[in-house]
Amino acid sequence: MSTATISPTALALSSTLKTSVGCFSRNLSFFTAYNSNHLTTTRIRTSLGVSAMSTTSVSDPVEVCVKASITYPDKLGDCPFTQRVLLTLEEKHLPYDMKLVDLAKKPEWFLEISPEGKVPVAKIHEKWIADSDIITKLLEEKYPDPSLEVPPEKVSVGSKIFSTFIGFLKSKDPSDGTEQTLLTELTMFNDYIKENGPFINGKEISAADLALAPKLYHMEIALSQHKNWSIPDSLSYLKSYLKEIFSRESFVKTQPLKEDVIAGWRSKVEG
Ligand SMILES: N[C@@H](CCC(=O)N[C@@H](CS)C(=O)NCC(=O)O)C(=O)O
Repeated sequence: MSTATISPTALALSSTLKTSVGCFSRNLSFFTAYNSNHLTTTRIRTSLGVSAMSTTSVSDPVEVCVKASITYPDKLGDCPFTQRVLLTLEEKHLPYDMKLVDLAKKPEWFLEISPEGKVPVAKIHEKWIADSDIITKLLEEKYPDPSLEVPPEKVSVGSKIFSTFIGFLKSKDPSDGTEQTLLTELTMFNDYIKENGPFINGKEISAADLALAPKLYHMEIALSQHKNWSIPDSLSYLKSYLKEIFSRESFVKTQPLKEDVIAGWRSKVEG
C-alpha cells in the first residue's frame, strides 16, 4: 500500500484541492507537484495506505482503515460502514488518510489495532476506534460543525431496509414474500421522505442519511445485477432521494466500484 496525506494549511486553497483530489493514488504525483509549488507548510507523507482529501479545516488528517477493492487493490473497496465514516469526514470537511486493508489477507499491524479484524477503524483522540456507529458519534462530538446530528426519533428511519434487501437477495423462492417485505419497507421510507424530506432530518443532510445511503447503493446495484430488479417508478420520492445523495460530491468521492459491490454480494446469492 502507499499513502499520501495532505494537510491543507490555507482555506483559500481548499476548494481547488478538493475538486482535484478525488481519485486516490492515481493523483499522487499531482499532490506532490501541487503542494511543492503552492503550499509551503503542507506536509506530504508517503507510507502505508492510500489517498487524501482536501479540506476547509486545518486539523491533522484522521487516520482510517478501510476495505481495499478486490478488483483494483489500490482503490477503496465495497464496505458500506466504511463509506459511512468517509462520508461523515467529507461532509464535515475534514482531511483524512485512508489505509487500505486487504480483508482476505489481513496484515498483522491491522489485527493489532482491530482485533476483530473489521473495518472501519479510525484513530480519534489518539486511540483506534472500531465500529461506524461509535466512530461517527465521536466525530460528531469532536467536530460538531457542521452538525450532522439527528434527533433520536429519526435515527432508525429506513433501518429495516438493509436486512430486508439481504433477505430478498438471498431468497431462492420467488413466492416466499421477501420481495414484498422489502417493497413494504421501501414504500414506508418513500412516504416518510414525501412528508418530511428531502432528507431524513428535513432540509439538511444528516448522519441518518450518511448511514443509510451506502446501504441503498449496495441494494440498487446488487438487486439489479443478481435479481434483475429495480425500484418501482411509483416510489418517486425514494428515487429522487437516491439521485440527490448519490450525486453529491461526498458520495461520488467515496463510493465503491460497481464490480466490487457485485462481486461482494455474489456469495450471498450463490451460498
Ligand atoms: N458494525 C460494524 C460492521 C463492520 C463490518 O462488518 N465490516 C466488514 C466489512 S463491510 C468487515 O470488516 N468484515 C470483516 C471481514 O470481512 O473479514 C460497523 O458498523 O462498523
